[in-house]
Order: sequence, then C-alpha cells, then structure tokens
Amino acid sequence: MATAPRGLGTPNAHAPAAPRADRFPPAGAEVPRGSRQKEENIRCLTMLGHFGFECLPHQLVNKSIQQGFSFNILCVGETGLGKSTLIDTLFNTNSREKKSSHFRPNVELKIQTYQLQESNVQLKLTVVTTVGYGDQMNKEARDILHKGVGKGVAMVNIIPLIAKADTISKNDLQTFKSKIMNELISNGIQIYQFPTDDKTTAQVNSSMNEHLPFAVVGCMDEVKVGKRMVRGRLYPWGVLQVENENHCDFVKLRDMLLCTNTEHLKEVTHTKHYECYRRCRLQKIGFTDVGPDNQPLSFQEIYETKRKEFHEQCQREEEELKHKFMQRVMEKEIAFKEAEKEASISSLI
Ligand SMILES: Nc1nc2c(ncn2[C@@H]2O[C@H](COP(=O)(O)OP(=O)(O)O)[C@@H](O)[C@H]2O)c(=O)[nH]1
Ligand SMILES: [Mg+2]
Repeated sequence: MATAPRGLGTPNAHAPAAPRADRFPPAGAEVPRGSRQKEENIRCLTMLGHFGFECLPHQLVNKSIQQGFSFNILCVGETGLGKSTLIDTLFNTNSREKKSSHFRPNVELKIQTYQLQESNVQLKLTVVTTVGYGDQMNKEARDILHKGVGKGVAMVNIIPLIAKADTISKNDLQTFKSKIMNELISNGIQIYQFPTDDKTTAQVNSSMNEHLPFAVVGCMDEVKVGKRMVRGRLYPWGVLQVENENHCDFVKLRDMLLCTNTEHLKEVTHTKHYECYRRCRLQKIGFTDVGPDNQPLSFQEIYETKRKEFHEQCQREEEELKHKFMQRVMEKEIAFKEAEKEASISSLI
C-alpha cells in the first residue's frame, strides 16, 4: 500500500476526501489494464506517522500511563517464612516492619499500599498479609484460607511458592516440589496456570508451568561477587545470588508475575474469580437463576419479587409497630384513669 505522508503529494489538502468507492473499484470490478500498469509503477512511501484507527493502541497506552496501574497481592504463609522480605525484594519496597510475634491470639489481615514508579510507569501496589497465620491453626485461620483458596473453585489466582529455598538442598527441593504439587492435586486445589493460548508467550509459560512451585529466596542486602554488587545472602561457603537462575527461581517468579502475565492475572481475577464471588454472594441473598418451580428467571424478575417481598415485610413491620404503639397508649390511658380514680377517692376521704 502506498500512502503519502501527511501534506506530501496530497493534491488539495482542504478539499473534502472523496468517498472510498470513488477511489477504489468495488470488489470484483474489472480494473482497466492501463490503470493496473499505472498502479504497479506507483512509488511506495513509508509512513512518517500513524493515521486512522491504527492509533487506537497508542490511546490505550497513553491512558494507562496517565492513570497508572494497580496490582493486589495476598501473601499467605506462617510468620517468619520470609513473606515481607520477598515482597520487598520483588518490588524494591521497604516494609519497615517489626518482626511479627508467633504468639498472637488471632489472625489479622494487614494491608499495605505502595505508590511505585519505574521510568514513567506508575504502579499502585497493595500487599495483604495474614499476620499470625500458621501460628495456631484455629478456625479463623482456616476460614481465611478457605475463603481464598476454596476447594475446587479458587477465589484467587494461587501461585504456590517455596520460601527460603537456600535452606534446602537441590535434591530435597525436587522431592519437596513434587510433594507439594501432589498434595494440591489430591486436595482438589486449582492453582493458577500461566496461559499458553498466546503464541508470543506460550512456550515460556508452558515451561514455567512445569517449574511450579517456584523456590525463591528473598534478600535486600547487596554482596560483592567478582566486580559486581548483587542481591544475595552471604554464607561462609559462598553467596546465594537472588537473581541467579541457577541458585533459585526468583527471576522466574518476577518475570512471570510482573513482565509476562500481570494483565492476564488481573483479567482472570476480574472475569473469573470476582464473578464467581459475586454469584455466590447473590445466591446467598436469594438471587438464583431459577424460581421455586425450577423455571429460569431473569434478574429483573427476581429483583421485582425481592422488592415486593421487602416492601411487604416493611408494611408488616409498620403494622406491628402501629399495633404495639396503640396497645401501649391504651395501657397508659387505663393506668392514668385508674390513678385519677384513686386520686379522687383519696381526696374525698
Ligand atoms: N535464609 C533465608 N532467610 C530469609 C529469607 N527470606 C527472609 N528470611 C529471613 O527470615 C526472617 C523472617 O522474614 P520476614 O520477611 O519478616 O517473614 P514474614 O513474617 O513471613 O514476613 C528474617 O530474618 C529474614 O531475613 C530467605 O529466602 N532465606
Ligand atoms: Mg511479615
């Protein structure tokens, strides 16, 4: 296709554009031989800018950059497992958190929000941690786990991780990984699978699915290795480098979570998990797909029925209150009359 750059080669920039049909012959119409030859001789020019709906992706990019992105993470694991350190290492944050106690009476959800920026991209990161989880496997802790994980249908994208991977040998790690995967399967817990339906990421994602659960190491300290400073844990026998793929899966986790699949994670949360949660909540308050006689009902019909029921209930309660009020008034009137009677008798005496 030859397209002249704006202003160049346009016969009359102010003249209204001719309808397409005038410029191009309709499909199937015969093009005169001479004009085809002419077309073949047309000089191809490269475009200097973007025109028409080709600009749509740019609109989206600009809007997203202006608005910024948001990402929510729920990090579940017992106290001291390395959750805060891992999040700090992933996002270069500083949770400035005192060490949590192992003796809390209950489990609390702690929410921390960070406004992060990398070049001109803004990210609002919300990290929710379960403080006290795992210190006592009480009912509250189980509830939090079941609400999030759920049997069969997960309410969140679950990405299982093995923390402090530097404390386990490579052989034991493989055994531990397969044990975790077997337990997840036998308990019917569906974990998040990196999507393989997009040609550009299918290969890397399917190979990453094989690596789950990722064995990670978190650390904010920098250590000198050769001439470079790297994030790592210094031991008498060497340095465990957080960002070295031969040492742990931290880079794999970071790439999967932040570079390749962030939008997919958010989309699945929104379209699958949130919709599932919404459906459960609606069912709990009586919004189902079928009526009492198992006939399909529209949302509007259920809404109208519920509205009518609520209206009737309000009327009943109003009637009851009126009745009670009248009764109290009558009781008081009788009591006043009796008191009056007694007062007049005693004045006669
Ligand atoms: N060896 C090792 N220690 C870690 C790792 N991550 C964190 N730690 C240490 O474990 C302790 C608890 O970490 P923290 O992030 O506060 O755990 P949280 O209670 O799960 O948030 C701290 O002393 C960390 O330095 C890791 O990957 N390997
Ligand atoms: Mg913590």
